[in-house]
Amino acid sequence: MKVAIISDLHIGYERFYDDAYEQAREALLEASKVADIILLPGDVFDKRAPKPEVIAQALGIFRELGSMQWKAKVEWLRGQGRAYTSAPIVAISGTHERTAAGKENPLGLLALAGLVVDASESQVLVSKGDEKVVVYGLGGLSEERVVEKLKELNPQPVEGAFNIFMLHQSIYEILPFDESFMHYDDLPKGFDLYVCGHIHSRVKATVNGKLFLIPGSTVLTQLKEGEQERKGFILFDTEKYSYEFVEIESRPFIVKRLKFDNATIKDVRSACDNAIRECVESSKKKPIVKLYLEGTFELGGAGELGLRALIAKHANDAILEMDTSALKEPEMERSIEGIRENSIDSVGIKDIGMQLLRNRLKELGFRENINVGELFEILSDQKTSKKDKIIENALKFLEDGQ
Ligand SMILES: [Mn+2]
Repeated sequence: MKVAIISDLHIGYERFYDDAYEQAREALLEASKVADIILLPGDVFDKRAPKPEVIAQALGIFRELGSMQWKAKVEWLRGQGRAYTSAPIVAISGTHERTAAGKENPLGLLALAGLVVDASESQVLVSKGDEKVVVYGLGGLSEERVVEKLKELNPQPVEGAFNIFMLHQSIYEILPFDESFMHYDDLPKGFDLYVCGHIHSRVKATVNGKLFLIPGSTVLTQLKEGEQERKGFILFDTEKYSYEFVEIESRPFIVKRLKFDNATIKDVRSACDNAIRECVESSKKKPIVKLYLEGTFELGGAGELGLRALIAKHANDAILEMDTSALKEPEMERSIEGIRENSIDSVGIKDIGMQLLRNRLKELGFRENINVGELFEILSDQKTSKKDKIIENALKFLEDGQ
């Protein structure tokens, strides 16, 4: 069978017009023309409580998919997930959809509406004629819980089928900056293919002798240099054990590094101006341009750099991001600070927040095995009432420690 892997749609991400919606729609509709099964490894939505307009966008796309004639059918689901449709559109919840235990998340609503199959912590069998594909899904979990949860679930492949393990998690070998991330070694053995979401750029690796694939997000969110690659989805052929990457029309993202050596303000401005113009001319659609300014410049008599004016000047033909942290001039550092703050993405903020919380608990000497993810959800959502004993102790600990 042909399996499309489409990840991190982030429907409802607001920063770049309707890109998240338009690119999600294009990826899903293109995939429906060429694939027997669509796999969605998490972050279909950008937020755990999307606005009605955003839910409507998602319902619109998935209704369109659901009304198509699918040759492959979902036969059964084992586990706590939900399968109220036989259409082979199989999803798991991601970190952006995560809610406190026992609470509904927006992906669950799509499953309840019979538009996707929610395979979080479940196993789903899809068949087409004699061919069988089994997907074991693990929804996005907090980093400290995932290894333990995997041991508890003990996922096993099904004999006589092509077995896919789908997750939404940070992996230490890909992001080697946090020791709490799971390792490739923690993944269950015996599966034919591993697919993962969460990481927004493409990854191909080998795990347990089999392919481990991440298609990356269908929309730009983090403005990292690695995200300049074209967006799209993976189309995997289970018979040939090979895949291709299918590109979609996505907004261009171009990163340029401009180096200066005692340049005048005029030089800096015109170099930026030229770089932006080049990017605009080479793009079909209004591009997102990120300029890194590096080196040294002199203030002279011309006042500050005026990068805000530059952004305003190009407002109609480019979305500009400037990073001046490597350009030596204190006054401009100040004037640009506000612009840089805008570039911190909500994914980043959540990760940073959890890391701070984890470090603070460690510093204070909190010894119990805490679910930092859940604690973070509670602290960032006052309405959550569920608190277990350890969480309550941790909250007390944090309060007393200050
Ligand atoms: Mn994501």
